[in-house]
Amino acid sequence: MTPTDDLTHLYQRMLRIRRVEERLRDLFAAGKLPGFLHLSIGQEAVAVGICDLLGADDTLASNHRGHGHSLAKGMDLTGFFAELHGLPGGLCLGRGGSMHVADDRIGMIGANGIVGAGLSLAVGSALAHQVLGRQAVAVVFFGDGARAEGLLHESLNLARLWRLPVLFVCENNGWSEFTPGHIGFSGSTPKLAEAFSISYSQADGNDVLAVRESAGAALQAIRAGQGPWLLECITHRIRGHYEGDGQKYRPGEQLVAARALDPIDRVAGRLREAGVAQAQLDAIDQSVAAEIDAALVAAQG
Ligand SMILES: Cc1ncc(C[n+]2csc(CCOP(=O)(O)OP(=O)(O)O)c2C)c(N)n1
Ligand SMILES: [Mg+2]
Repeated sequence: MTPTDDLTHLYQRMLRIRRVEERLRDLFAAGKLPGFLHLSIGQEAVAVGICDLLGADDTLASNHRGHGHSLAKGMDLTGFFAELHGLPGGLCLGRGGSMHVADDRIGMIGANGIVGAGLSLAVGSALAHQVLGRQAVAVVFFGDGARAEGLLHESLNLARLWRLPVLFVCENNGWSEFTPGHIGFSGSTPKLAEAFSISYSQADGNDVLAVRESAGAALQAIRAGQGPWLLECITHRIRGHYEGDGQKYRPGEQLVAARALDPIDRVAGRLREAGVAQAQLDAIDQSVAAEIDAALVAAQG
């Protein structure tokens, strides 16, 4: 694959997540989706940069903001949409919804409404990989807010003690609901890793290539048997904590700055610099829209 083909592939995967979530945003605003909706718009580079390196046997646990993680791991779009509509044709028979969607067949062991809970599930999955002699890795995506949860501390401890094959991915978007990170957590992510003797690295979470490069080094070490790794990706949440959140607590200039760092615009810019025509980028967008239209029709039955 040429570097341009590779970047185009990453662009398509990120754009697909963005367009799916924009469609969910509109459906939710129209009252067509039950429950709560937490969008990962602005954070797509983390999901895609990491999941691009995972195989079918690798497992993944997520949190309440898990649409991007699920789709990047290969979740079926029709079953996903049906699940979010609460329909019987959904991947979890419509009983899980956005915050509890899962699909064991692709190693996606669950989104989760309990902050920090995905870490312990990933540790359990990693233990299964180890005990059964599988070469697989368990990955968990969690937010910066989970750093203050007891479950996280227990999970890091056990993972290190038993040298489990687990990649802990902290998506640090600076906010835990309506509370800035520095108010909710008195430590720091590198010191957290250090406290448990876990390897740590940090990546620009708005740069898909940087995320993939850092994750590649971490996964190589984990697969070589070195035990867990904590990768912190610095990113931005462009939408509110949940759909309907007016973000009145958030300085307007911070939101403007976050939008300027949009990870998808960044890749589009790189592709244009590499000589890819706008028409080709538009064609990708159109094919993503067609796929979403078809999946929605099939899901809504
Ligand atoms: C154990 C627990 N405590 C509190 C909550 C309420 N809650 C839901 S999301 C959230 C913030 C999570 O922030 P973060 O982990 O940084 O993820 P982000 O929303 O920023 O992606 C909180 C406190 C919860 N769901 N579970
Ligand atoms: Mg956060």
